[in-house]
Amino acid sequence: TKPVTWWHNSVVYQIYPRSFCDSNGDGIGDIPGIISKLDYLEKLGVDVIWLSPVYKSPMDDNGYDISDYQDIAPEFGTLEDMLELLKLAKARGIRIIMDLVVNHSSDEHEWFKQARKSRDNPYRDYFIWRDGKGDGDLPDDQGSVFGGPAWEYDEQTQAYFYHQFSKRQPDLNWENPKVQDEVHKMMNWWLDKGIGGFRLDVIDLIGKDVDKGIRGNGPRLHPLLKEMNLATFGNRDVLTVGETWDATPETAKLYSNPERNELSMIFQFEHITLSWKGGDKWQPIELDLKAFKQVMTRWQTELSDQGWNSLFWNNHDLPRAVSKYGDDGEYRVKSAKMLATALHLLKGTPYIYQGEELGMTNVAFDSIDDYRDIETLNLYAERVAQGVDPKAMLAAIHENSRDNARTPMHWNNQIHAGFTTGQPWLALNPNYPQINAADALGDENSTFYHYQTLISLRKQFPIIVYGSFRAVEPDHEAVFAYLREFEGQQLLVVANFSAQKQQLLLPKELHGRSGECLIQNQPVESQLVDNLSLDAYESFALLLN
Ligand code: TEU
Ligand code: CA
Repeated sequence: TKPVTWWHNSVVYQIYPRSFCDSNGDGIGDIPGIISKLDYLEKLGVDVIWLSPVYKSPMDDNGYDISDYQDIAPEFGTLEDMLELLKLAKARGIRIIMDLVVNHSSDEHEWFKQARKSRDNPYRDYFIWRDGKGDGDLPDDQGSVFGGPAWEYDEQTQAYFYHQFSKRQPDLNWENPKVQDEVHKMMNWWLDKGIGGFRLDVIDLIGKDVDKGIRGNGPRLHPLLKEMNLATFGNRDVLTVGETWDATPETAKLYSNPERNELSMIFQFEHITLSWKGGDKWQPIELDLKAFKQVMTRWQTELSDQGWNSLFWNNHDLPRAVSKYGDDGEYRVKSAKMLATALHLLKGTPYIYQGEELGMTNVAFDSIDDYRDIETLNLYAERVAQGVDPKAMLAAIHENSRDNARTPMHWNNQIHAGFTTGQPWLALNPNYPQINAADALGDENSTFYHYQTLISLRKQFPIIVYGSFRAVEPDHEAVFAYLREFEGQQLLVVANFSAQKQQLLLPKELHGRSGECLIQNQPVESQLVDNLSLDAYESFALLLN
């Protein structure tokens, strides 16, 4: 079996390069900008950076549409900049995992340019082509995640090509061994450059079977992942995390059980889609905290020792944690700290999305014209054309648009929050004078230092990394509490997810126990009573002695 892995007690920080730091005043974040912030990340204490795509791209989906997997988009810098970033991060003990987007390429990739030239072009079967069903009918009625059909007609060869995302992101044909070889070669090229691993974009979708209407997670998925592991990262000490929207704890074992030689871990999304009515993110509903706690508990207990959890509240596709799960108004700092404590003391590898450590919030632009995300713009147009009230759709966008996470990072209270000296590609959240890194670094009670402490605790206490998980009062409507146990030690974590005072009945075995408070967002009795009373968004972790 594999040696004890470094990523069991690591914390990953996700950078969305377009919005992180602009070094040359063109309003777009870039790699030199990231290099200029490595000291900040080192101070926070993160071990890994997950870098969203920086490869050559027409930027139809902000880089998740790649036209050259082995070159850097000029907006972000050069390959030399990328190698420099790897070197300087490594000098600080920070690894970089790259975003691997191989379910599809850009329509400007050389492979697709060739493939669309003729039906007998050698690259034709790198992609998925079908004839219509006659008189202009599409091959089938599958839809794209970004609105409209999943089939786009190509005049040149009078055929349709398949795309689960934008029509400029043609799905690659993973049944073609040449595609597998090309991707494996490219992955090894990056691994040889010293990257720390990969985040694998919508990797469950490479197991598609289009003619059976199977979008992903089909019978070919795990064989393809085993072959990829064997041909590339399997014999390297790297971190691989798969993005798998349909994962369940059962399927998560298939991906992350070390005996299976597939991936280190996956991102599951059950706790995210709970507040999407009928699975539709544009019909947001009130979060049912009890259901949310049950999902978190199930993932902790069912994946406990035959796999490994990732732990996250948000990323570049999701609304900001404090707005979604906490309170971005009166209790912003307190609830942000509560969310961080509740997540980081679970079993698994925590992921911090850029700005989450500052308690950055969602944005609510007045007009759809202020938005840039292709998914947001396409779905607004589609739903409004279908008769949805534009105001209702804009409210859903305020709640769940990906641009909530993509407004530029707040570095200080100067113009454009110090993100750029030019015009930002996407407007900033107007609250940057109140929420920014410079102020946070000058305030010992800021969320930044709360995250810094949580990250350091993970290094000091094996109970956080390897302890078992047991829910406390699972039926409580507003408090998420759990007990970690390891070699006779017990760590009690309590988080009030509400703005109301709450009572928490503790199990008898804990009555009267005392312990060392590892982290709290307000002074808390270190002597436990049978019925704890908790203030709004109160949270703490007590190492019981
Ligand atoms: O996301 C997968 C994806 O489908 C998300 O966009 C999510 O399902 C959607 O926002 C829910 O409506 C990955 C990347 O993270 C995302 O940024 C890309 O746009 C997408 O794949 C295509 O590469
Ligand atoms: Ca720039």
